[in-house]
Amino acid sequence: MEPSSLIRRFARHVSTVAVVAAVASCIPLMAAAHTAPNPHVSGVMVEHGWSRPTPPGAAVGVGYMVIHNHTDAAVRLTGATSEVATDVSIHETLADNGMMRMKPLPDGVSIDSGQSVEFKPLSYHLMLEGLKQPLKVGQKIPVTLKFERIPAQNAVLDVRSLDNSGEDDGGVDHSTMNHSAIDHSSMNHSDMDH
Ligand SMILES: [Cu+2]
Repeated sequence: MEPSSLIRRFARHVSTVAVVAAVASCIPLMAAAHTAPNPHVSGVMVEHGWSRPTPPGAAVGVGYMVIHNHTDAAVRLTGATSEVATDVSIHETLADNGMMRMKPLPDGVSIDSGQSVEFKPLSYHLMLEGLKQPLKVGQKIPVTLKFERIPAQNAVLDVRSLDNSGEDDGGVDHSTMNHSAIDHSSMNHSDMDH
């Protein structure tokens, strides 16, 4: 092989290495530029958080929101806390022989990669238990959502008026269900305490 050909090969090799190195060094920069302005670092996004006002003396309130899982694996919401309540648990409302019943979900709710789960009336909801004060229209309730595998996320529940929620409750107004009566009478609350 002629020396000049060797040199050409070597030069080609060097330039390939140089290109690879240049591309590789760009990747962290591009990743940083992409994620820096995004507050949802974990890839899970919580939005449309809302709640209902509660009458004086009510022990429980509700929390609704949409959780989007933009990560590449399933995530599980395992619990939540809020400064307005002594306890927050995850419930699901189910039709049972024509009666709406609430079931605690001690294992939480799993959200597949690329999917969203809506917490809404007659479905999944957060139960804010042991309210310290009534929830008032316009109030913004901070909640912290705890997940398996990823860091906890902070969210805000906007307390909306009962008559003007703007939500389609599927023809049944959750507020008229007397949420505090159904739930905790049909559930042995003391068993729920961990
Ligand atoms: Cu409930």
